[in-house]
Amino acid sequence: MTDVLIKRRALLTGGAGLLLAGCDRVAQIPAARKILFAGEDMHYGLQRALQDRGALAPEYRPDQMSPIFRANGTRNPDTPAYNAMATNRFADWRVRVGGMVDRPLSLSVADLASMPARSQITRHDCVEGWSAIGQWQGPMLGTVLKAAQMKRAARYVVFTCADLYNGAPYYESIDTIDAFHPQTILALKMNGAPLAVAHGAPVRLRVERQLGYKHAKYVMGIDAVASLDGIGGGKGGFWEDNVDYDWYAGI
Ligand SMILES: Nc1nc2c(c(=O)[nH]1)N[C@H]1C(S)=C(S)[C@@H](COP(=O)(O)O)O[C@H]1N2
Ligand SMILES: [Mo]
Repeated sequence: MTDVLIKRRALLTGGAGLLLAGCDRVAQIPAARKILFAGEDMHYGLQRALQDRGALAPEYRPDQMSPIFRANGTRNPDTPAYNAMATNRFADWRVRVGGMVDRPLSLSVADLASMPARSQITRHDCVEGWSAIGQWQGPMLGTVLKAAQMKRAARYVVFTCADLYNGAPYYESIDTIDAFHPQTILALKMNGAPLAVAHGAPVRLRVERQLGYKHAKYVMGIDAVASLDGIGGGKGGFWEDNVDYDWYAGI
């Protein structure tokens, strides 16, 4: 427990008395459990505030772009459905936007391309220890969520991908702060050309304040949710569920 956390918990519980009862015993009191749990949420909130979640990731000049940008993870979903859509140049691809929205959407690549686009040259950092600078272009995720009239009670946005890992679609999630960050885009283009299959064609997430595994490729579904419970393994993403990667991979 950090000092900050203890102080804030004392603040929340209205004094140190409850804390002196000892963590284990406190956790057994239902009301206290609730407070401690709220404390964890607030700890996260505090961390977010300290890091200034709205700050922009560094952007680079065209001459700084990496000559080679490697692909990682799935390089081709290679399912019959995906291959059929690739053959048809993704004319039949639809991004379903649902969950806690007032206006569910089904967007083609052309629909996404008709929205105001943002272009950014950023550095991708993979947790495995490599980085590359590339240019990404596409509508801001926030624009899409606004068009779908996301409900205020939504806290997370979940991305369902076309590639399967252990038989289940790769998925990822971010909170609404990152979802509305100006550099969080649904990229349709990389380095000026439509996304290659290896890089997530026809649409992939760029969430520039986080590590590479959060940047879901082959996005088919976008769902606004209040909780990550019951989705996949409940930890918010494929790597979070299956390896102990952090859900919040801020950089
Ligand atoms: N759908 C999907 N998205 C994914 C992955 C994946 O395997 N499947 N790998 C992740 C990882 S670990 C990284 S580093 C980046 C790699 O993006 P790139 O292939 O364009 O370099 O995609 C991320 N998004
Ligand atoms: Mo990665």
